[in-house]
Amino acid sequence: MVFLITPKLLFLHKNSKLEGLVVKSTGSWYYVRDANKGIWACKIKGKFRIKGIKTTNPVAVGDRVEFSPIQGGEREGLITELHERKNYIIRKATKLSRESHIIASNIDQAIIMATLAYPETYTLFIDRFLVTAEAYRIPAIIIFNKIDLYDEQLMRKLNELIQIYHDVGYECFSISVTREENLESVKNLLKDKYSVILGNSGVGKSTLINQLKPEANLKIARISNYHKAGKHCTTFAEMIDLPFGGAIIDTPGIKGFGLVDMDKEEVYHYFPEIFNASLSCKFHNCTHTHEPGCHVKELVEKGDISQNRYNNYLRIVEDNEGKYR
Ligand SMILES: Nc1nc2c(ncn2[C@@H]2O[C@H](COP(=O)(O)OP(=O)(O)OP(=O)(O)O)[C@@H](O)[C@H]2O)c(=O)[nH]1
Ligand SMILES: [Mg+2]
Ligand SMILES: [Zn+2]
Repeated sequence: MVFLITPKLLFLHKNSKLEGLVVKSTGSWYYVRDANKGIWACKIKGKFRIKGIKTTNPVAVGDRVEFSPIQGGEREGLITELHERKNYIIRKATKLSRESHIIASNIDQAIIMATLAYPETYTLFIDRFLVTAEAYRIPAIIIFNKIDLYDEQLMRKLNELIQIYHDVGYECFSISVTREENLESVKNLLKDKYSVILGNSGVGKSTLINQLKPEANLKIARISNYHKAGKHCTTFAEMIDLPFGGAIIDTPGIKGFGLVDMDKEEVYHYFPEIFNASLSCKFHNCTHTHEPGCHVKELVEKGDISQNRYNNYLRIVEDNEGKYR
């Protein structure tokens, strides 16, 4: 008996490797959930890089990894291998930053939470996010929150925006987390899927998740000390299992959504309505900025393509001169 068991134990002790899912990342620690739902605090060993792209975080929430437990440590480990990602969503913090940040990986859909009440989300931010989601082929959804705070004028603006984005092909929701309006439809959206939610600080991402799962107990900004700009309450990305099936990754609020690794000539591919129109432009290399016979500009003038979306397209192209760095 002893003879039979000892060699096996020794083997496990020396070479044991476990597989797991990264459920939280603080930048220096990665929390990995094993098959038995045990959580391991892990560091990284070695280099995991996306070819040609410098990232601040080589491992992201949603990654599947292999890790070896550290002897003597209490559920501590070293991540030794990163499984191939099905997809990921990535951004640059600012125009000038040289490094990119992987927001989440292996997701079924990416949700941008926006609001027209404080802090107002700019459509340029929404469109930059949508361009990235298109480029990385991740279904994108827009949730407008805090509709309880909208007056008549903002409600009109909301409906206009929803019309525009809906016509382009994006699913949109308008909700109030605090008044529990339209949360059922959000539950249906999230059910049985892996989602990531992102947006400016203070739009209500964590409040929504707490509402869907009170045990999540995420830190949220208190109304009393909450100001217009958002407080950056959530500081780490974290995956939360949902009681009705599926999981959502809460992320820290971000100011900008810098595009990664994109030439200005390709930006229009990721505005679906501009891409469709471009097929009828006079010149095959039309950039839809100044050329004669540009079908995109014709449709903008006719009002069939949103002027605002087109303006944002131009701004993204201008920002991307050369390449977005
Ligand atoms: N009026 C109103 N306030 C809301 C609603 N949803 C959230 N809030 C408030 O908005 C504030 C910010 O909410 P958070 O959930 O912390 O925002 P967040 O998007 O997670 O912010 P970061 O973690 O900083 O990115 C809190 O004071 C919430 O109570 C809503 O539907 N209506
Ligand atoms: Mg938060
Ligand atoms: Zn054109």
